Amino acid sequence: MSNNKNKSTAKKLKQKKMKKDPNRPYPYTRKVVEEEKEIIRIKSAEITMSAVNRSQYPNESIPEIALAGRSNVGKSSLINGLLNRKSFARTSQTPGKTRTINFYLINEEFYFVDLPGYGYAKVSKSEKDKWGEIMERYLSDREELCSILLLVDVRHEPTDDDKMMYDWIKHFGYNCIVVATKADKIARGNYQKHISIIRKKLELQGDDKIILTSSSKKIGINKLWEEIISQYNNKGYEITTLETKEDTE
Ligand SMILES: Nc1nc2c(ncn2[C@@H]2O[C@H](COP(=O)(O)OP(=O)(O)OP(=O)(O)O)[C@@H](O)[C@H]2O)c(=O)[nH]1
Ligand SMILES: [Mg+2]
Repeated sequence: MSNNKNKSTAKKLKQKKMKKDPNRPYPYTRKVVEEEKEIIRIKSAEITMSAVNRSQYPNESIPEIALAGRSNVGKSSLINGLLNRKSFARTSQTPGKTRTINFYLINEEFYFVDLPGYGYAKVSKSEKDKWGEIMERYLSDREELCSILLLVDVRHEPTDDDKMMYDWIKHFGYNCIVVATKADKIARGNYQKHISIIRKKLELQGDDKIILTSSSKKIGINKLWEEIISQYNNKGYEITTLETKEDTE
């Protein structure tokens, strides 16, 4: 008898939750639903250039989104995660050694730009200066650049370098989406606490977004794709997604 009662209470609770928002999946199925929703089909991905100087940047007016962040934060891994490929973008054996700007052309429609990482302790002063020059050259007046993803490790408070990078992005007038990486390393219950720490250190404004991801466990990847596509759309670039394809079929 009491067992039945429990069952019916659970059923009522479930119905109550469903009633609130019929489109919202019951909590136990939320993760599965997110992972099932494919947003874009990757038909082609190629590295077109490892650039240092402006003359080496692509110049066909194809839009791009760049990934910035500390060395080892997971920029190249995130590109691989977004493309669903294991080792397309080179992940570092030696942190801090990527000293070029890598342009990856996706579906012949847009670029992902893998920027050199910063903050690696064993880098000499002259190498740091070189990093600054490469970055400044790229960030000043890059018309194709629609938005920058600033990656921070979800486990740690952002460093002063991260804060400087965020301010730099804003100073140059670009949109910034903060991506908290390696979410598989913390418990789901702690997500909010870590996000608040990041928000506070970077001094994000209310409408600045933080997206939590894990490249290895495929957390937040589709959500990030949605954001990337809306960044391109906001700048007036159409990107072929599975949804836009259906519309034209
Ligand atoms: N657990 C976990 N490890 C990750 C994740 N993403 C990246 N890593 C690991 O973090 C290390 C650095 O990743 P990279 O993608 O090479 O980092 P990066 O930011 O490109 O580094 P630089 O090229 O030196 O600037 C690698 O050992 C990855 O396997 C993740 O989502 N979860
Ligand atoms: Mg890298």
